[in-house]
Amino acid sequence: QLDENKDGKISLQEFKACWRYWFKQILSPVSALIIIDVQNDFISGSLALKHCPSGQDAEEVVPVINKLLDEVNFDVVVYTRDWHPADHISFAENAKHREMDHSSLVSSEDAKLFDVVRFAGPPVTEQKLWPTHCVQNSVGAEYHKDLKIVDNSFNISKGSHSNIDSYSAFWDNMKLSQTPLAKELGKRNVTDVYLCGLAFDICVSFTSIDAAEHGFRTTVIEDACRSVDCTDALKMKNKMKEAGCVIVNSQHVIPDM
Ligand code: VGL
Ligand code: ZN
Repeated sequence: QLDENKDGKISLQEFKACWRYWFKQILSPVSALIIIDVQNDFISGSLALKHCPSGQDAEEVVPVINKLLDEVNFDVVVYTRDWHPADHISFAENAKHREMDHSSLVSSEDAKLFDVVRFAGPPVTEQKLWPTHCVQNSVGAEYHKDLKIVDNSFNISKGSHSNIDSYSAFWDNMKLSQTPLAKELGKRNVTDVYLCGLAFDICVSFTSIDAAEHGFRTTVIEDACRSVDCTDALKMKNKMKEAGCVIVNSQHVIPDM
């Protein structure tokens, strides 16, 4: 949206916005594939995911992602991982040792798996309670053994602070602190990000919405993702589209398919 002043000129600030969101992407696009949380616990472990609605399992994303790595010339590749300490706030088994906010609908004693509770903090946070998963240095936190790790890629760990969860690979869930992801993409002049991995309705969707908000042209490769919950997948798909993300299948980004 341009506001010309009286002389028909635009401000430097407006020009910069045009450059960042528009010209730079056309004149010198730089692409990054962001591979979200392809870790054992989301495939064969405590939080094994299913495809919606057909029930295919999460392991099937691995060859699709490997094919993307082989056949598409991404300038940058990023692997993210959920990387929780054992006392992490998102684990249902830890909830009974934590104080709830007075507004929480569930008490510490009653809290059970998949409940949404409000912890006293600080900061006060709404949290869905998950099975224990992706504990730092555990086998469950390792990338799937068949996932290709390419040269010149980098890793982003998230959810490493005990008292706050991080679905997005850019921000914690309260947007209090950022991971290095935005800075690292910026350093490499990335304009376009492509997302795939686990889980579509949680970490992929939160990361893609933040990517669009950061001004990246954002594409989500849906057949290279799996979800925790099919209803949430539909809901989050609409939110991603509202945020400006484009949702495609791998055949749309692999040349000559
Ligand atoms: C995730 C649930 C809890 C994810 C992480 O990577 O999608 N889901 N922690
Ligand atoms: Zn997690």
